[in-house]
Amino acid sequence: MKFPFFLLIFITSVCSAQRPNIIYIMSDDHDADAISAYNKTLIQTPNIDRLAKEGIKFTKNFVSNSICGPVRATLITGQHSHLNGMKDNRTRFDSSKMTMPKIFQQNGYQTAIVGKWHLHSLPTGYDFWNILPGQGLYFEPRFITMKNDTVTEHGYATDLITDKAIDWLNKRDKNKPFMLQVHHKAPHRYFLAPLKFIEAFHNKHFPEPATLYAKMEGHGTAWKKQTMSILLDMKLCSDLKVDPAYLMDIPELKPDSAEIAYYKAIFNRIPEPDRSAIKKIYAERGELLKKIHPTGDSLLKYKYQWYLQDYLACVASVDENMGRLLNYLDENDLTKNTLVVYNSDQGMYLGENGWFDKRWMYDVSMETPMLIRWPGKIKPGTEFTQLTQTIDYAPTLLDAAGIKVPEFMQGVSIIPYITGKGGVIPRHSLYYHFYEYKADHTVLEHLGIRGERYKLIYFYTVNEWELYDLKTDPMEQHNLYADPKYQTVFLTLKKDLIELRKQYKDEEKVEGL
Ligand code: SGN
Ligand code: CA
Repeated sequence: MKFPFFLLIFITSVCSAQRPNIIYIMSDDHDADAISAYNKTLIQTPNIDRLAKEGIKFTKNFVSNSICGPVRATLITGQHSHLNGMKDNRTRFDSSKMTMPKIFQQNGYQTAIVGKWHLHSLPTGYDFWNILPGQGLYFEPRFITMKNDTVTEHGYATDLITDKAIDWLNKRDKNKPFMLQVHHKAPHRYFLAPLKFIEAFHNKHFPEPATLYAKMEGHGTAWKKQTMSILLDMKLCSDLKVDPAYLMDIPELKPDSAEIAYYKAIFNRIPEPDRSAIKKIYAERGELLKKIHPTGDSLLKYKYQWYLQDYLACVASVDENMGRLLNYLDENDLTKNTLVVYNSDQGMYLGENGWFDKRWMYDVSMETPMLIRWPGKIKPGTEFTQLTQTIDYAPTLLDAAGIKVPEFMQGVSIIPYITGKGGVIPRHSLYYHFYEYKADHTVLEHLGIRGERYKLIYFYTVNEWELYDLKTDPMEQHNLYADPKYQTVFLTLKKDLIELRKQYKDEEKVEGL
């Protein structure tokens, strides 16, 4: 049968109109506590909060390996690290694998990714990509183009990444649905914001977490080995922007040559006149250190405030750019038919246990924010309190587009549960496995299981177990493993953990399991 051409056009456009567009936004190390939809005590993020108001907020969303590259590999494969091969940040992702963007493409979607990629091999499965090399830079960042050229661009990373996203949206084929990933560098370490946000945050004072001054006593080998202490490991110059000149005569604070070089490299990239203005603001920190030489807890007190000022200033810029992107959707009649996700690669320590960074299976870093807006499908202002995990992202996005979820993906689509049909995800607990010990912050390898109530962690290289009751001890400070009253809980969880490893095909031999 022959269709008249106009009818064919009509049918295709009606069909494609029914398929939602997808914008997936991932920031780097953005903890839920730094989003006002989750916690109002640190910062206001009105634009990110729009997704919570107009959509759904996930309150128990977790990663399975709290480190950047592995999360991103899980995002596109729907598989845990041991299956997708990306166990740590150093691994090169095998770009010949079948992935979520490739499946979108095969199903008639236009696909694009801009920003942080961090999988070392170049992106495949995208009609357009423009990525930061490695961790990327804040000012005058370099981007890798599809020709594999590395080009330095003028501006600030978060603004530029948003510009690129909007630019691609303008240029795309408007007759096809799209799946766009917008991956920010911010607010990742070295926490450097644009001048106006440094100005807005440098005088702010933040509440201290209850465990900021936590001591090692009572904790295991992994705590003793970690190097993620704000007091001992966060650098005054390269992380907190204190001009080394202020510290050269203070033996206990004097930076080494590597830190000085890092400081210079960061500042040299900031164009004038902002560089001088930013230096002027940060001079306050140098003056103070020179004047009072704080040490121990008193130094920690200052470092914590400065860390949060810098980190949250970066978040403010992410929020501003989120506003630009959401406005673009409003102005271009795209809001209604676009599912928008806001997500971070993992959680982040903002002073809990005296730490920064992530990696641990403890909730602070295992939990990661997720907000989804999908007008007409997801009821505005709802909360989702069931356990969800990184392996679910790809199945969920594919399912939203009406695309069959392939067998190789290990997660489940959450769509039926968040679009009003109700029901409970058929899964009681989540699997976790962190591998990257010999790297920054020296957090020991560990694996474990997280249920609604309890969490069991096994640091297998030192044969140490930790068991937490998340209801009575949400900050995971009291290891119940050796408590005879919890023997049955321990044995049940250990059995479940072994089962979970089988179910997810983690066949790596682990001593003691
Ligand atoms: C860098 C940071 C670390 C951070 C890792 C991984 N050091 O190496 O603090 O843990 O990235 O972060 S820095 O001095 O180079 O900033 S991740 O988000 O990419 O996994
Ligand atoms: Ca990260």
